[in-house]
Amino acid sequence: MKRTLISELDNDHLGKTVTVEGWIHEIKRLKSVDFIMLRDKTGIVQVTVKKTETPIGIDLGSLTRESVMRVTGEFPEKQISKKMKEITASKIDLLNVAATPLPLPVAENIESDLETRLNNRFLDLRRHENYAIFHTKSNLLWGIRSFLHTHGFVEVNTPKIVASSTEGGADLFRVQYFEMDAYLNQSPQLYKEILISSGFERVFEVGPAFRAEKHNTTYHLNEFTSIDIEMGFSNHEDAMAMLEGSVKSGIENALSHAHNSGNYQLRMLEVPELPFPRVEYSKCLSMVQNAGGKIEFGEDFGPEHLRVIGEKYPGFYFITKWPSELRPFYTMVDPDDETLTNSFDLQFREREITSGAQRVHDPEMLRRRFVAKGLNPEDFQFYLNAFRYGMPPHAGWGLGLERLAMILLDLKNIRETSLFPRDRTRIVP
Ligand code: AMO
Repeated sequence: MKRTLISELDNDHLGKTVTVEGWIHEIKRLKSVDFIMLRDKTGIVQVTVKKTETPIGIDLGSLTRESVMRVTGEFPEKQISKKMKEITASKIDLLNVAATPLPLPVAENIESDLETRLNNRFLDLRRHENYAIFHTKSNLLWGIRSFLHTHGFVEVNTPKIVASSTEGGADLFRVQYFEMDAYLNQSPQLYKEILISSGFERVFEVGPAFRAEKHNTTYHLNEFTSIDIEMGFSNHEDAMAMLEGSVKSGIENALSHAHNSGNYQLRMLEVPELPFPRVEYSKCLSMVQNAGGKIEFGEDFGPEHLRVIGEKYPGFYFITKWPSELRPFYTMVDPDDETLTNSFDLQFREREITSGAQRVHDPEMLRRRFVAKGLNPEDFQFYLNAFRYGMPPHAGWGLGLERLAMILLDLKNIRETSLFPRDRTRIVP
């Protein structure tokens, strides 16, 4: 038995016997004929069951929505419906019966609230528009991966159970690791830098990052997918070029594989033009101050400030040269102005998608940066060691995949882009 996907039913199959498998989307019972709308991940087909011919030996009256079945039948030369492909059933195997009532509608166009949807995520994900989100996210990531591969990056996997913080002490999830205290990693930052000293020169990682941030917003998750790169013999300008190239390649790939199999409209950004504008922090600061914002040099932009900047830059843009006090210990100071750093964020309108920078590569400077940030260099000995025996200048970035997917698909809540989101109150399912 060869299964045909619904999207594969084309002119070559006309007049032939085919086998399709899927879930019962809807059942319509008429006098002399029954119609079953059968759904697989690629589409919906109308299965016609003629009552007189009783081809199947099962009681259609007992069929429930979302039950799983295999249908064998003819894909007739004459397709009557303009809207939907049709099959005339000669054999139906009921593979599994779905219980009733369904905790969440799949077929109807009823808007359920996000909480109910997430509680019943296995069913929610059966909706084609949700499959399309994850199909798009996969192609976005694939486009980024292939760009990095063609630019000499090797994909690595670094530990997620770690002994110390990378991005700041407060936002760590503590775990009991036998008789020791350990943490879930916030970012592969320290490990990707160590790999530069190990001579890998260009690495990237796609993996989970854990942040014990208490806020519950539409753009924060407590576990998100971080795409990280690190490149040796490079500075922040090189890293920015690699970032805009990656974003463009990801979007191009997502668009060229757009999944439009349901009766919904997938809205996506257009492929952006390069280079993205580079705007210095100090210029953004003036913009916000001129618009009446109360903010001083050295302070981070709040959501209302980023909205002001985003109005001037409605697409992707970099904010560069951030003040030293706002960036982590590993960030390289601007050699022309010690108050600034060779750092950047990639923004889309008011939303941050990526942080990156050239890094400190001199071990003595790194030690001073630890102290200046109130950290004890002894706690980072494993990291500092990698700097003592030949660390090249290097730069990199970390990109939040769910945030980029959210922007690409114009979704209002980041949870839509996570299969099983982890937020302040949710760890199930
Ligand atoms: P940063 O902490 O800015 O930098 O994180 C990088 C990117 O990760 C995404 N992100 C998040 N996405 C969803 N929910 C969250 N709670 C969340 N927190 C962060 C954002 C953000 O821009 N080590 C540095 C990167 C580097 O310099 O290489 C870092 O982790 O899109």
